[in-house]
Parts: sequence; structure tokens; C-alpha cells
Amino acid sequence: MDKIVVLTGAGISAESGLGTFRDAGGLWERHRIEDVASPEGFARDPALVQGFYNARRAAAAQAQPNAAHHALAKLQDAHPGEVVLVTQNVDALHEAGGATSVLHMHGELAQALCAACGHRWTAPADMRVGEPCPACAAPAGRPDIVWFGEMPYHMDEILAHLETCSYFAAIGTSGNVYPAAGFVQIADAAGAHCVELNLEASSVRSDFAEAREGRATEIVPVWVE
Ligand code: BV8
Repeated sequence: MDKIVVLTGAGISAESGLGTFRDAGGLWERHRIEDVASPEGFARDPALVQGFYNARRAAAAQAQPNAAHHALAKLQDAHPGEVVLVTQNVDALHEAGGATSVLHMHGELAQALCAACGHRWTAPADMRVGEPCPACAAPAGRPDIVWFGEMPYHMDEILAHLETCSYFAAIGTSGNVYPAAGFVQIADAAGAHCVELNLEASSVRSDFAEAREGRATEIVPVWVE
């Protein structure tokens, strides 16, 4: 069985109109990372952070999947059970594009998490400071997002797939954030053929055996073929 692990980042959703993190005018340009994507930032200014994610949740709810999302769903359909889709993205465009069993290693905008009891529920469009948890009633609801300094989700499962895959593709990610940026080295050490599909060279481009440059909606459908 030839297992393929695909890792995606903000670049695959860029053509659906969702901001990336580091391109000019990216999300972080308007906010310092520490202020909005960290537990400390949330503790310091929960209204700013809830507002930041409410705005992204609204934008993501309006966005449509693009040809790259559809192409990856087609790849999964063509190779049932062999394509593991890991995303750093917190939008639901892979699922909207027909993908199944998407591993959201950095969480999901559509989910809320109770910081008191760990309960998860579908996030309201606008989460408030002190959002009450439907399970324990504590005013501890927060976005179900993995912030800097927090452990990404599904890591054991992801690492097991990386160590046993034949192909690894990173799509639309700048390779700046770990542990995701280090996945290529694990796959390469396992003997996988590693390809980067991105608008430009990422910070870890030299770890890949192959690279294809261009917009995801153009190069991903061609690569899937
Ligand atoms: C952890 C959710 C430990 C939030 C995100 C020093 C050295 C190394 C590591 C560290 C360090 N100091 C701290 C760390 C660890 C830290 C880290 O890596 N920091 C970096 C900044 C140095 N990592 C963490 O904290 C992680 N956790 O390490 O935990 C631990 C251990 C034990 C116990 C507890 C904890 C957690 C990191 C997760 C943070 N959360 N997202 C939110 O979404 O709001 S990160 C966020 O940025 C994204 O999720 C993504 O992962 C990351 C990078 O973004 P990209 O997706 O790559 O997007 P970007 O804009 O950067 O790039 C877009 C790319 O697309 C570009 O290359 C562009 O050219 C391309 N593109 C654009 N348009 C297109 C395109 N490509 C194709 N077509 C197009 N049209």
C-alpha cells in the first residue's frame, strides 16, 4: 500500500479569499502573533482574541473551496484509505471540497473548546468573552485552536503516518512553524518521495526532492493527475 501524506497550509486557501499569515497584508501583519495566537495573548486580552477569531470564522463561512481542495478530494477518492490529509488550516474548505478524514493539527474555527472541562461544541458565530460552556457552564469557552506553545492535535497519528508513507507533499505552507515544518524530514528519513507545491520556495525547500512552483489552483490539479 503506497501511503501518501499531504500537509497543507494557508496558501491552499488563499485563492478562496482567506488571508495567509505571512504574505503581504497577511493576518499577522494586523496583529502580533503573540497577541492573538497564544494562551498568554488570550489571557491578556480575550476580547481582542475572540474578535480576531470571530472575524476569521465569518470569513471562512463565506469562502468556497477551490480547485486545489477539490483535486485533493479526487486524490483521496482515487486511492481509498491511502491519502492522509493533514492541515495546518483552521477553515473547513477541505471538507467542503469533498475531502474525508482531515486531520486539523491546529484546530478548527468551527469548534469551541471549554478551557475548564475540555468539552468541545460547535462554535457560535460570535464567541463572547466568558462564553459559557454548555457542559459545565463555566465561562471558559474559547476557540478550539492550537496556539503557540500548545501541543498540536493528532501528533501520534501524524507521526505514525509520516514514518510509513511513500510520498509526502507539502502544499501552500511557508515552513516557518514547527512541528509541521519538520514533517518533511521525518518522511524523507522514512524513504518517502517529498514534493513541495507552493507559490515560492518555503523555508524548508531544501529538504524536498522535488518542487513545483505556482498557484495551488493550477499546480495541485496537475500534480494529482
Ligand atoms: C509547539 C493556529 C510544543 C492559529 C497556528 C524556535 C524554533 C523552532 C520552533 C519554535 C521556536 N520557538 C517556538 C517554537 C515553537 C512554535 C513555532 O514553530 N514558532 C515559530 C514561529 C518559530 N510552535 C508552536 O508553538 C507549536 N507548538 O511547538 O508545542 C509543546 C511541546 C510539549 C507540550 C506542549 C507544547 C504550535 C504552533 C501552532 C500555532 N498555531 N495556527 C491560527 O490559525 O490562528 S500556526 C499558523 O501559522 C498556521 O496554522 C500555520 O501552521 C502556520 C504557518 O502558516 P502557513 O500555513 O505556512 O501560512 P503562511 O502565510 O506562513 O505561508 C503561506 C504559504 O503559501 C507561503 O509560502 C506562500 O508563498 C504560499 N502561497 C500563498 N498563496 C498561494 C500560496 N501557495 C500556493 N498557491 C497560492 N495561491
